[in-house]
Amino acid sequence: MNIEETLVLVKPDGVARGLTGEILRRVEAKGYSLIDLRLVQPDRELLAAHYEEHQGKPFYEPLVEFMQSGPVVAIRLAGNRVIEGFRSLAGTTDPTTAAPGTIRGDLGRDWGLAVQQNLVHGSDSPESAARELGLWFG
Ligand code: RTP
Ligand code: MG
Repeated sequence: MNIEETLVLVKPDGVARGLTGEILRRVEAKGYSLIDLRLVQPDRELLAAHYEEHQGKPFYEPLVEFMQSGPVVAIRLAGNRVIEGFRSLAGTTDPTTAAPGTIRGDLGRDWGLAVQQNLVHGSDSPESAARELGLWFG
């Protein structure tokens, strides 16, 4: 067993569309454990730290603006290999081509704003998870 923790975010589009419950349902049905959960209105400073690796990319500014457009649900999620497992549940970044059966593939689509609005975030490595959980949960 390799019990890990990861940071999951329901992004502003997921919260605004009323999909928080459906996303939590999928995560719980998979058997992962909710350790902590909070509704956050992230400020620019938090998002700059969270998206540090993307600073300078063309999508960075619009992404940070979008992430401030409404509340976000931050979830501390635990389980065996949950970092990789949640990213598999989420599907690939672009919701237009994400596989059916995934959160992004079933519930997301291209709303004309590139691929920002893809409903969820999941940490991509143990190092990212530790760093991001520190940022969102202190
Ligand atoms: P996430 O970090 O949110 O779990 O998503 P990810 O690993 O699949 O995507 P990543 O490459 O880390 O990008 C972070 C978020 O930036 C937005 N994005 N827009 N070309 C674009 O317009 C573009 N590329 C990425 C998405 O919201 C993506 O989730
Ligand atoms: Mg990422």
